[in-house]
Amino acid sequence: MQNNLADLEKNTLDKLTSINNTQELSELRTQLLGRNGELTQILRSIGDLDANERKLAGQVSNALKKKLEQVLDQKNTDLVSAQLANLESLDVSLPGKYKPIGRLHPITQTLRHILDVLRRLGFTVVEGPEVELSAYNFDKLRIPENHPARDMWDTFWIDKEDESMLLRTHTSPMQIRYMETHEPPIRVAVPGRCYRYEATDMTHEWMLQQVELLAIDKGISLADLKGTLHEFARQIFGSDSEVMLRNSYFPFVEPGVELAVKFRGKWLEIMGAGMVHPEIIENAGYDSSVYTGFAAGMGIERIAMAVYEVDDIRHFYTNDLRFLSQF
Ligand code: FA5
Repeated sequence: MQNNLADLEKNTLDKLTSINNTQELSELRTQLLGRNGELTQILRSIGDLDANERKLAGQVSNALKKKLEQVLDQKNTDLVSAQLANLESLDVSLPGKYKPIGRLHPITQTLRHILDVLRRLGFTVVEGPEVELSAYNFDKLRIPENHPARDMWDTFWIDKEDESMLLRTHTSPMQIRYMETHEPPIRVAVPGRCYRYEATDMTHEWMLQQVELLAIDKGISLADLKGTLHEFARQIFGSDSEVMLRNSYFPFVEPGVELAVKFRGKWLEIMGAGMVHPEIIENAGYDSSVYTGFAAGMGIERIAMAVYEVDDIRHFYTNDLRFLSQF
């Protein structure tokens, strides 16, 4: 054992001379004194020796342990002082290196602000599938095949021959999915991407983000919808902004409305909304003489246009840093 200890001491001191950073030093300490370290194992094996050998072996090994610990500690102090000395030689008057700071995309900033406002108004945020069944995107929303309202939503089909699956054209399918699996009272906000096979222009993109609202309860009326939308608009656009609610048509609501905000002297439509059609309430298994509700679907890019005064929606997704770094 004495020989083992002498070898171990010599090897350790040799290794120490070539170590020049605290990471390597810490590895050496573990190799030696860690739970399965070489010296730890020797110390552990002392218990197996005869009683007369045990005492001497214990004394010698413990003395070596103490000595090596001191040597390692000293080396650590030397390395840390050397590092500090290096730092002190840093010339703070040299020009710094430019590191551009990243930030969230303006649409993400707008979406997060919208969801914060909606949470404060009592809505819980849930998400739904972007690849959707045509049954949920259209049929269950009272838009059967060949209904002219399908023309409003030109579609990317997953399989053109089959036409049972598509990239959702709006977030409204989640109204049905949520009602199928939950009981009233319901207050949900559903953010997500939607896709429309259409030509782009200053206010239309082929990929857009919407947030759907659905509230179902006893005694919800059009007044609740109006109140919610006005408060929402006040918090997003400010109390001096001008908004207009005008009538509109969507097969899944009755009556249907749309909300527009005054932007650069013109009305910009930002969402469709209305009272959930009684047939949809009944199909969900609720009694439409007891439960009523409202739904809305807003366009996030359009809201961002009005908030940040951007006159062409296409700027948001062309990834020009000169545009994006302004937000
Ligand atoms: C709908 O998508 C309905 N699902 C909204 C709805 C929900 C009505 C619940 C009633 C009840 P619409 O196609 O109008 O409706 O789109 C809603 C909003 O999405 C629009 O007001 C607009 O802000 C935005 N939007 C629609 N198409 C585009 C597009 N191509 N590019 C950018 N934004 C769009």
